[in-house]
Formats: sequence, structure tokens, C-alpha cells
Amino acid sequence: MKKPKNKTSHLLNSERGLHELYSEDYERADHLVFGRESNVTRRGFLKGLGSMGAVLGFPVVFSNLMPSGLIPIALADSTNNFSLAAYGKQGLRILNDRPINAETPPHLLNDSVTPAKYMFVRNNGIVPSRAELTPDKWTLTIDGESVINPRIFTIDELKKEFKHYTYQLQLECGGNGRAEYVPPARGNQWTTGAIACPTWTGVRVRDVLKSVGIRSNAVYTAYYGKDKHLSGNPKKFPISRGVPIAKAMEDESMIVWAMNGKEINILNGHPLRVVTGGWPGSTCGKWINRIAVRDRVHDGAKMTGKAYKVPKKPVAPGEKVKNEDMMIIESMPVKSLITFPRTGIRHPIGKPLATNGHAWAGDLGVSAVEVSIDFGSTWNKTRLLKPKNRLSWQDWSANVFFPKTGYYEVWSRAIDENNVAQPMLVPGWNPKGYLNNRCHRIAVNVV
Ligand SMILES: Nc1nc2c(c(=O)[nH]1)N[C@H]1C(S)=C(S)[C@@H](COP(=O)(O)O)O[C@H]1N2
Ligand SMILES: [Mo]
Repeated sequence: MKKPKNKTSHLLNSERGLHELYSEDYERADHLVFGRESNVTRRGFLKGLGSMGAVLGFPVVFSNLMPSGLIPIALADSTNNFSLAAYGKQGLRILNDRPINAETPPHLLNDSVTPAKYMFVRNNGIVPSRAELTPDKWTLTIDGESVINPRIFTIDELKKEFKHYTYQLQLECGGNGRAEYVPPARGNQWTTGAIACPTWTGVRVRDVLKSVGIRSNAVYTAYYGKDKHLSGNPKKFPISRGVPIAKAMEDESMIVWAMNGKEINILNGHPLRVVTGGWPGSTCGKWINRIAVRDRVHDGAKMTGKAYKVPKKPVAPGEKVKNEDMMIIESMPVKSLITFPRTGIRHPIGKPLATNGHAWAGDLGVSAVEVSIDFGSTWNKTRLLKPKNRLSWQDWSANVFFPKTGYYEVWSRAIDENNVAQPMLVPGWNPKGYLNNRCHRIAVNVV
């Protein structure tokens, strides 16, 4: 971790993100962002507290009365240099602004099909500029050790030569839920909002790969995107991952140009991305211009080391784990969200509370979702709908009855088709803080 010499000048430099103060990779933002949507995190501000007067240009008269962690509104305004609204996003919570990372509060994920404005944003590098994202001139190279006839496709050719499919596919970051691990793991402190399930339109990876011919020694795919490494080094990729060839050959593994029937949002990969539903979002390359078929497990950026890997065996919290004792995350675990009502509501006694949400389970289907109002002592079945297609989340709903007034938590717990349920507590600690699929909780004050 690099620490700058002069924090004040950095705070005033609106071209760069506060996180650079602490990390060249990405910053662990605090959970709480005070006031408006802002990239100024409480933790980031506290680090600069000593020089707050200098930052504001005036001494703070009642500084002794100022709540700790409050971000002066002047600062919140002047440092909000990445506008998600300019990219058509709404209501997301910014965790980091370089690279830009933002999650969706659960109540904004209430739609069965996630609208583009509410889809989370997760970046390892610098988002390509609008000028670089030209669908007419865009090409996708298919090559690699295991491709017989490498070829460069235009998007038009992809559209003309292959059958189009539309699937609703869940996409969840492997680090979703990281904020709950103790001791904490470095990386974006996602709570519950790095999940979305829009519809995707494009062609099957399988059809494109078959057209160029794949050798029998094919092991893994490898995507390459047009985003740049944070270091600015043009030879380095921020991320280049893929999936085993069997996953790539599934019906729902797609090269897509549309989301919810429209151009993909720039931050979500316009004009072309890969979607491999049910697997970590990191396998779903954005702004892709190349897919290689490798004769080995792909060794691109964030495929080696500990990235997107978990220990092969359970480890104690905080334990050091050797790289060779880690394995690549494949299908994501069973999980659910309560998307209505939002947490913290008041509810009148005597009336049932209508609750609803979604559940998903990586490559598997969800067989049941249950809710509890007594901290997991007893559970009630909810009404669970079938997915629109394989690898799409499933909607659930339930009426909840409260016996008396007071504070309650409503918990949701999904169970996958192998009868594996979400844990009530945060599951096995791991060095990078992946795969936290504990039950979702909301607070309800019954009055
Ligand atoms: N080119 C590129 N593709 C990428 C990434 C990236 O940084 N660059 N991030 C990956 C990760 S870690 C996730 S979780 C998903 C997030 O997709 P979204 O930003 O559309 O929500 O994109 C994946 N694809
Ligand atoms: Mo991710």
C-alpha cells in the first residue's frame, strides 16, 4: 500500500480518486457514505481530518460539535468527480471512483428484470472512453492455441452469421458480501449489491467457437477487453479471465450486444461483452475485442495468484494461505435478497407485511426460499416462481405476520436444488473475502 506524502493536495485534486491515497489497486471504502451519493467515504475523509480546515479553506467554527465522520457538504460536492448519473445510473452507492465501483441498494433491485440504471458496476481498470466504444468499427478476434482458423469478426458479422438468443442471466461479483468478513479482506467492500439479473441478447459462444474450429486440446477460454490497466501501462490488462471449455459451450454462455433490448450501458460493457451466468461476474468480460481458446487453464490477469480463488480447505480467519492451496471459483453459491420493503420501515401491527425478493444458486436452480422473523429459529416457506430460463434468478414473495409491536428482523434463506441452504452466519473466511452468501436481513419496526 502506497501512502502519499501530502494528503491535502491530494484531496483537492479532483482528477484523481481519494482511494489512491491508500492503494494502487483498489481501496477498501467504508461501508457508510454520508449524505448524498458521493465518492467521499467516511474512512477516506477521516484520514484527511487533520487538515480539514486547510481543505475547506476556512476553519470549522464549531468543529468541536461536528459529528465524527460527517463529511462537510462543501467537500462532498467538490470531490464528487465521477458522475454515475452521466452514465445513466441511478441510486447506486459508490465504493471507489478509480476504478469506478458501485453497488445497488437492495430495494432498488426489486424489479424481476434489473433495469440498466440499477445494474452495479465493477471495474478493475479504467473504463474506455465513449469515443473508443464504436460498435460499427468494433472487432472481435477469435484465436488462441486451440483455434483452428482464427478470425476477426465485426459485430455486424456476428449478428448476421449466428442465431440470436435472449436469456435473463444473473451476474454477481465473487466479492459480493465481502464487507462482512472479519478480519476484513482488501478490495471493494461490497455489502449485498453486486448482483443483477437483466436480459441479454447476443450469440452463443459455442456457435462462434464452432465456426472457427476448436481443437480437442481446448481447456479454457480467455477474454480480453478494451479497458486500461490502472498503471497506464498499455501492455498490461486490468483483467483477462475465462471459463473451462465445458462452461463456454453451454446454451446460456453468450457474447452479447444488448441488455434489456437496448445497447448495453457503457459501464456494463458496451458494445460487446461475455456473459457466463451463475459464475463469478469476473468471468463475464466487458468491452471485449478478443476471445482466445487456450490449451491450458488461462493464465491472464487475475487468473493467477489469489484473485477469484478460495482455499481448497477451510481455513481459520486471518490465516495465510499459499497460492497452491487456492482454487478458482466456479459456480456461485445459493443466495437471496429481500428487495421489498426496504430495511428500516415502520409497519402497523395487525396487518400482514407483503415481502418479496429474488433467489439464485449459481449453476443450480433454487428449490425453496424461506423467511424468519425470530432470528432464524423458525422459518416459513415463501411463494417461489420458476426462473424465466436456466441461470436466471427466481422471484419469491411472502406475507409476514408479527405477533406484537417492537423491532424485528426479517431474514430470507434460499435452498438450492441439492438441498444446500444459505448459512445464517457469514460462511468460511477466506483471504480475499469471496462468496459470502449468508441470509439477507432487513429491519422492521412494528408499531
Ligand atoms: N474488461 C473488463 N471486464 C470485466 C471487468 C473489468 O474490470 N474489465 N470486471 C469483471 C468483474 S470482477 C465483474 S463482477 C463484472 C461486473 O460487471 P458489471 O460492471 O457490468 O456489473 O465484470 C467483469 N468483467
Ligand atoms: Mo467481480
